[in-house]
Amino acid sequence: MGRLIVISNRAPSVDGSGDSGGLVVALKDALAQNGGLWIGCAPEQTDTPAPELVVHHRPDFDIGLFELEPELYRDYYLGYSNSVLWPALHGRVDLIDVQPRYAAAYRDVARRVAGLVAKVVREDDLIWVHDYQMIPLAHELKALGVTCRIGFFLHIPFPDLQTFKAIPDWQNLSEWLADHDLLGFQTQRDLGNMIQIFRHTLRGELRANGNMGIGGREIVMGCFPISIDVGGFRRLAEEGAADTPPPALPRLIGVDRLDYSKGLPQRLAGYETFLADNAAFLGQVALVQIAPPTRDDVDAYKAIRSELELMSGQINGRFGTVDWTPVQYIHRAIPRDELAVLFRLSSVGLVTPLFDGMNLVAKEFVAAQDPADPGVLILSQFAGAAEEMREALIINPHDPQDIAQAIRTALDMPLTERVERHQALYAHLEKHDVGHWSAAFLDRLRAVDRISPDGVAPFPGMTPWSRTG
Ligand code: ADQ
Repeated sequence: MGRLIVISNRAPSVDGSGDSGGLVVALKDALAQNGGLWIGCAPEQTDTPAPELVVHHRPDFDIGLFELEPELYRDYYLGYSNSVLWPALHGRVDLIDVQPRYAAAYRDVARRVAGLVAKVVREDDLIWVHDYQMIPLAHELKALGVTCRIGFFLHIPFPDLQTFKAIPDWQNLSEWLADHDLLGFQTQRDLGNMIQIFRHTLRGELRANGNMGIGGREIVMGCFPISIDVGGFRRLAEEGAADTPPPALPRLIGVDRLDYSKGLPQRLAGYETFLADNAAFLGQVALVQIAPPTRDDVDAYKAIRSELELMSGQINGRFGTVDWTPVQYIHRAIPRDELAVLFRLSSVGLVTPLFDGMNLVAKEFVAAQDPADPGVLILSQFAGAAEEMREALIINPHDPQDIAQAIRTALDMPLTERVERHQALYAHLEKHDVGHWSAAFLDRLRAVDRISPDGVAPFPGMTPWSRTG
């Protein structure tokens, strides 16, 4: 059996610090077999990038870093990836910032990474590409004659056809996606959108086996909802909570990267409505919102930060007293073990994205709860997690009344109902943890039948439809 080669924008750290994040836990075992390799961008940019992957050996697997010049990295990462693709795939076409050099840098990085990977890959290796920063990679690898199986998993949502067509390069993106052997999505919603887009852009035909036929090839597609290390996170929460006193007031908790897709202003508006409508709860609850800034150099992220600071100040000014602060807004990351305890000692988890691939915070909140006295999860209908976590209180994040009502329902919910809902949510999570996710994806990738339905083996570097770029 060949090696597993994982390729993502960022690789795990060379010294293993930060490995507790779900993805590394999930892929460690598969990578450790036969000397696996995880390839990602070097954390520092340089004007003189190495002409090869910079390989670091860890006891479990190798890390291969590709180096980029600062301007190239900026235009590829902050530019095309996070100012075009991220907003577009999250349905925020109003926030797309199209600059010709962004698209060129995105393509250049894929070409460069493909060149480096082609030098180290072997025919029986499996390649697993992650996320929107790397969509053209399989195309570039195939153009270089790489013939091994290539799977792609999209961590973020995939939009409908009209939204997708707002991306100036949409035809290319669609063709690049079709260059994979296996395409994995978080939800049926995203998978359905991909099917619609392939039908429209590449005259794709959905086969009875669920695969997509395009130009004489068959692409395997599936829905693989990502998860967390459920048992590991539960233990972190249990151990930490044993010597942590409970909060003075029932706590509502929100934990998110500071991103416009996470519905943070909508969450605060819902909380404000709750306070305005429920005078009996004034001074009796507190919202802790943890939201460390990310991608601070992109204007849309500066704007959301100011908006939140303003809103939390307004709520505190309107309802707060000398003894009570309704919103505690913390904008820095906190260690995972502290996070687990915070979740466990909170009565309500607020997860209100406007559009989200999955949302792991929803799963972490449930995993961390005390099964004998669990908190209640309030979850947006637009989080991928809502397809699985039906026993949460599902809300429309655009409706402050709906959020306010759910907060009231959660705070009033009797213990028996809280326990029942938590049991059902936890039982599902336990069966579908992140190990289940990675095994399901890799099993499907290994099983991909490389012979097309017409009996024609795919020819490396050649695809049967015309290209536009
Ligand atoms: P993200 O958009 O980053 O991920 P999410 O799934 O919520 O979103 O994961 C965030 C992770 O960061 C969680 O593990 C959370 O605990 C952690 N985190 C957030 N704020 C933190 C803080 N203040 N301190 C410490 N840790 C913090 C993308 C997609 C998601 C998808 C994931 C995985 O946007 O939809 O679920 O990938 O596929």
